[in-house]
Amino acid sequence: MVGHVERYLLEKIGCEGAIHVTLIDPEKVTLPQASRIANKAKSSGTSAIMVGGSTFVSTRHLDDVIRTVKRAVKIPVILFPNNVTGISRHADAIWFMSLLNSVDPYFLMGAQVLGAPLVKKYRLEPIPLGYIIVGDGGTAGVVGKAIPVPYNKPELAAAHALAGQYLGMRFIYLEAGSGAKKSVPPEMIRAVKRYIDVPLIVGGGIRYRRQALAAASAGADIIVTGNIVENTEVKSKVSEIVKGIRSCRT
Ligand code: 1GP
Repeated sequence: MVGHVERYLLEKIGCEGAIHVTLIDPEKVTLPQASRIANKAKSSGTSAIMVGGSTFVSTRHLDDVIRTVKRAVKIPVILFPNNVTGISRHADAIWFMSLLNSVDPYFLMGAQVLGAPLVKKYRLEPIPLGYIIVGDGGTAGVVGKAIPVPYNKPELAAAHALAGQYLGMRFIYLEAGSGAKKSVPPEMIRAVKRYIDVPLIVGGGIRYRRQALAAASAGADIIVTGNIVENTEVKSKVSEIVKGIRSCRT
């Protein structure tokens, strides 16, 4: 049941070692900005575009952003929903995710039950993902009612990740929270990577080449950045992160 977007990601990781994915928050962009970000990110070496993560956005704007991004670039567009309202028929795939350290059953299974029929109706490719909030956790931690895993407890993050894998999730995401002051520490990435066999995604607060290099060297397979594309230097910022990831191979 592995679909074409998932296969694409796995092949890219297989060939390149670690890859970069750009997150666009629909709430923070106009349509021309979304198009420009997607274009520049793609030409700087990003492998896919994730759309989502905002707290409040109209579904119409979400649809428009995705259509715009798809017109601009030919790389996969993957939904990264924070709720059922984050599902759009225009994307290629959706991270079908459960927030593994939420105390609210809604974010563990409730939203998924409400969203699954829509995913089917819209023929979106679901990619099962275990989402784990770590460190300060930011808005995602508050909205998702998570108990964030402290940075000095990497073994706890590893246990969450392994439980997610055993439940059938095919990707694990360590999320420090968008704009986090401190990104996921390499020790935590290493500890999780030692436990799991599925690809590991890391995001939140990654702004510089050295952070991307540290994350990739510690075992991250996908590095997600969002905030850095929300200014005018998209191309140079994404290039810097991609260079960091690629320098891990040399
Ligand atoms: C947030 O992990 C992503 O969900 C990306 O974080 O916006 O800090 O890059 P940044």
